[in-house]
Amino acid sequence: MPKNIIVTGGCGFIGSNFVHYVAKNHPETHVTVLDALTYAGNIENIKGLPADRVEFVHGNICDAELLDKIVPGHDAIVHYAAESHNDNSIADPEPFIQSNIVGTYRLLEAARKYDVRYHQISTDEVYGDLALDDSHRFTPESPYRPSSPYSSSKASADMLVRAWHRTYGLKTTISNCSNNYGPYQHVEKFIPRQVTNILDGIRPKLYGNGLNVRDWIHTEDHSSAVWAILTKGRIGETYLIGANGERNNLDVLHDILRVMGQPEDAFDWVRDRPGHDRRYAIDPTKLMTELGWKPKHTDFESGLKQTIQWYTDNEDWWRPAKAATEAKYKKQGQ
Ligand code: NAD
Ligand code: TDX
Repeated sequence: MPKNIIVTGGCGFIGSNFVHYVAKNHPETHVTVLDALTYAGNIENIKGLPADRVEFVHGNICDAELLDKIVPGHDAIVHYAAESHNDNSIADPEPFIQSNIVGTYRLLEAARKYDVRYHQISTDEVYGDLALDDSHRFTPESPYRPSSPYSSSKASADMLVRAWHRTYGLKTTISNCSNNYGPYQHVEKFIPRQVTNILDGIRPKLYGNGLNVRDWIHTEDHSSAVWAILTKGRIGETYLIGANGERNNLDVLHDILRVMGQPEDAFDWVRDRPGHDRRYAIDPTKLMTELGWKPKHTDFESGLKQTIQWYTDNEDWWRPAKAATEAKYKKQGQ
């Protein structure tokens, strides 16, 4: 059991859900959250957690001197911090290169220097996309074929992790997860954007023809899978995390509209995302059979309802980011 872990990006959406998960389920583990609090980071996400078990360090993963100060004494790094939004990466790739590639490199070097176990949080997007009628899903053997500046920066980071394992013997694992939903997700992302639009009296916006498929997983299931890999995964291996949640965007939007009491057609079609990946689909067999992991949230509609309720109850949390996010989308014609 790791006693003392660093969670980078622990004030973002998935990282903060993981910190909550560890604080609740593994009280023997101390968490140091390292986060730069970019536009996507929010200290409120980890508010109220026990101060003797969750410590916050404000800083950048690219800062090697800071890493020299905080990494020694920890037994694992779980690396969530990243620029995470595809549309932003298309508008301006630079921060993606810095945080996702250079940041991963700095962390790997610190892990090597202080002999610390390292887990890389990655995405199914490194595998590119599938045709809608393809009977295959992504497996750990699928070739890397990223499409966007975001996914290619994540793919580059994964390659560095593999090289640091093979060349230096660093104790690494990688997980590639599908699309997460749940509380604390930034309002730029698909589900929170549409829910908060409806709460604000703005019509939801659907890209292209709405038939792109994403493989949805509740963020708590992502956390339990990462914990399983961190504690029981085989060193040097890659595990794919998914919960059989394939759905197209139009269906998800229809679900949201129905739950929120809106007519089925109360949304706008907007400009498609350039290079928009058609479909993601994860085969989680390795994770399930090797590590005995199972998702808890298998009913998407009920998870979605809880998520909608969370945004309805937590306007104070999302309100500060809403206007600027929509202004950015408006400029992009989306
Ligand atoms: P997010 O944008 O909500 O949060 C990212 C966090 O990282 C923020 O708190 C931000 O302040 C921090 N951060 C960014 N750059 C940093 C830097 N240079 N130094 C320190 N902190 C920095 O992202 P998310 O959606 O929670 O994604 C977290 C991780 O999970 C990412 O690595 C992403 O690629 C991966 N992932 C996300 C999904 C998804 O559906 N959102 C799916 C699979 C994998
Ligand atoms: O307003 C919108 N309308 C719309 O139709 C937005 C914001 C998105 N979309 C579409 C684009 C995608 O097909 O919805 C789908 C989901 O979009 P995002 O929430 O931007 O997610 P995606 O691009 O699929 O990437 C997400 O999952 C994989 C995360 O943001 C990544 O960090 C993760 O790696």
